[in-house]
Amino acid sequence: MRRYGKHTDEDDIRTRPNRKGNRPRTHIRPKHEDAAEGMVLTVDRGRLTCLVEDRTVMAMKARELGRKAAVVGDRVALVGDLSGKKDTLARIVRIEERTSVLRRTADDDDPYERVVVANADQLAIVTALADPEPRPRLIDRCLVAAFDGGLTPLLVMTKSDLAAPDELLGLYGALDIPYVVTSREELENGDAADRVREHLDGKITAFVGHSGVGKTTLVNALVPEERRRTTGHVNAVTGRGRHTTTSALALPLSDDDGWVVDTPGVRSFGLAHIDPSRVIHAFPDLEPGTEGCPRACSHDEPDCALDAWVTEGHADPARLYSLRRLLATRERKEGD
Ligand SMILES: Nc1nc2c(ncn2[C@@H]2O[C@H](COP(=O)(O)OP(=O)(O)OP(=O)(O)O)[C@@H](O)[C@H]2O)c(=O)[nH]1
Ligand SMILES: [Mg+2]
Ligand SMILES: [Zn+2]
Repeated sequence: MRRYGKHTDEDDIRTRPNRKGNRPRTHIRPKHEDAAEGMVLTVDRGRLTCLVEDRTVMAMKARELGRKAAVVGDRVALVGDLSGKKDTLARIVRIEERTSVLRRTADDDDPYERVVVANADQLAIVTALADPEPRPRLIDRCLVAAFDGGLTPLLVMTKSDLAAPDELLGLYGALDIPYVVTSREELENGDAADRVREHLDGKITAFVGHSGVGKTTLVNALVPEERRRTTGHVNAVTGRGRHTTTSALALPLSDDDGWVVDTPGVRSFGLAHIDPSRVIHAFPDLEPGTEGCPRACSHDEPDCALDAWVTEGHADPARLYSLRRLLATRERKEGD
């Protein structure tokens, strides 16, 4: 898989070795005051599809960006051919400051972090109730990444036609996190899209989750086909004949209603880039219980106040188990 993190962008380093006879480039760079504003919709091997006004424009990074990589959701400044006509290529000369960054690493000891989506307001964590089985650890990790990256979480539980949501709702329903449960039938009669849409208005929402949970199915139910057609297809047919998403893709909801970003399924959600002391913020049900903790408590040590807090019945022991497991795997620098 291509990595977009700033550390892995070898392809994009275009500075030549400073050999003799290789004149240093000028330090005076054009300011590009006339550059157009755009938003990155999808990235495919160094080619970025950007929305400029109402056109989709293919672009590549200008040299002056150096190692910086633009990702889906980025606001960028473009120059060059902005006609959006076939075989034209504009240049991205600037990436605007991001309001949020969803990052992940392949696993917890992977030094290469990648930015999945920039500028998203909300993270829709999609979990199937069956096929594939729910994985609370993955949900917890996504919650950590959301809190850390400045995105508000939304839980979406799909395939309630295959299994009941009770167990998962027992774990997450009491948290102050909005959730939606959907089924095959509700996808078909439009209820699923309607219910999810209530949480999307005006926001940029990134959909993440394990492969096969139904992210693309849901996004397609939310975005009419004619809106999807413009950015082309970013799906590969797997061995089993199923379409699996291979690149993140931003799609507009109806006018000014915000954006949804479909992303490829993940097997793990590495958190190597996250300070372990911040993990507790993703457990809002447990956080109040840390008031009695010793200073700089890791929440995974004998004096931690959370054990008593849970024993007193303030929170579900399964949630404390989840927190401890996440902290332990982070410390051992292993995936989960
Ligand atoms: N029974 C049932 N099947 C569903 C539901 N939602 C989606 N599916 C099916 O689940 C399969 C996977 O759906 P996708 O939307 O491709 O899953 P995805 O999360 O986009 O997968 P990746 O792109 O690989 O990450 C498809 O065959 C869908 O038809 C649902 O609510 N109920
Ligand atoms: Mg998909
Ligand atoms: Zn503690």
